[in-house]
Amino acid sequence: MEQSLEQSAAWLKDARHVVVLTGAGISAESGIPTFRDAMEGYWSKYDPEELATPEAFERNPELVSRWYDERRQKVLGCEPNAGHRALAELESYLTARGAEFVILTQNVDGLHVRAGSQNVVEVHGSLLRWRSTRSGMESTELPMPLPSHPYPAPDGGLWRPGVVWFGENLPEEAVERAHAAILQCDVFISVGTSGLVYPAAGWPAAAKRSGAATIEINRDVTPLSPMFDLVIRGSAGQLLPALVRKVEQP
Ligand code: BV8
Repeated sequence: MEQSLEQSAAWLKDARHVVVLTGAGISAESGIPTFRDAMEGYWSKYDPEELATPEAFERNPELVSRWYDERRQKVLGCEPNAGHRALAELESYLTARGAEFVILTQNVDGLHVRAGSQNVVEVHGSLLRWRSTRSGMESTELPMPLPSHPYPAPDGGLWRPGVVWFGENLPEEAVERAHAAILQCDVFISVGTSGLVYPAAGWPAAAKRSGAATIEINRDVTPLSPMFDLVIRGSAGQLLPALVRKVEQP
């Protein structure tokens, strides 16, 4: 582990374009259950196809609206953890030295931005944002909890969560920013994602094809682990601060 941290830090010190892909695992230590942890994951409570799809909202807007409203309240009650803060520190350290740095997050909890990260692409949207089903108008200021589930929008539509559901395309701008960053990246770090959900799960391999050094930081093995140049097993809340300390060492 020590050697992998040393090697990762060496790559980062020389890096000109760094991309970090994050998943639910980086927010686990903030108290937000991940999707696939057997005991606590959201999947264990709800069938994702029941809730995280446009069809589910069509079929049962009350249940889906309530689930997202509860998740919004939950994440606003949580704080960024040492892992989020370490990535914000790494970004400011590397950009001060002229490097490019971007976080592509699959998380919808807003914790990277609250930790101070500047260049964050929320590829699956955000729990904090809602969108009208009629005009697409958006708001991040809806009352909490919502006065009713579902909650009517002023344009005659219904407010739906501003997240990307299964079967929905990712926001075009997010995909463009991700592809541009991956094409030119020289270090790609994947943190706390099981690598099961596409198209994001295809991005580590795309980075490798671009010639990037690839690193996976995860508590467990994932289907993508074999393709990474380095796999560092452990928790993001411990490993990321340790990595940043080594990058900042003269
Ligand atoms: C798309 C927002 C084009 C919502 C999310 C059939 C029909 C339609 C589509 C498909 C299909 N088959 C496949 C697809 C594509 C589908 C897909 O990939 N499905 C999977 C299940 C096979 N993808 C899509 O639909 C995407 N859109 O493809 O559009 C299209 C259009 C029409 C038809 C076809 C294609 C949209 C996907 C986005 C879905 N929305 N979130 C919400 O939040 O409710 S996905 C959601 O789940 C998250 O955003 C995240 O992406 C994913 C969860 O994954 P992770 O973040 O990785 O979390 P997970 O719990 O899985 O893993 C946590 C990891 O952390 C673990 O490895 C664990 O060990 C580790 N860990 C835990 N603790 C720690 C830790 N690591 C470090 N430290 C710790 N402390």
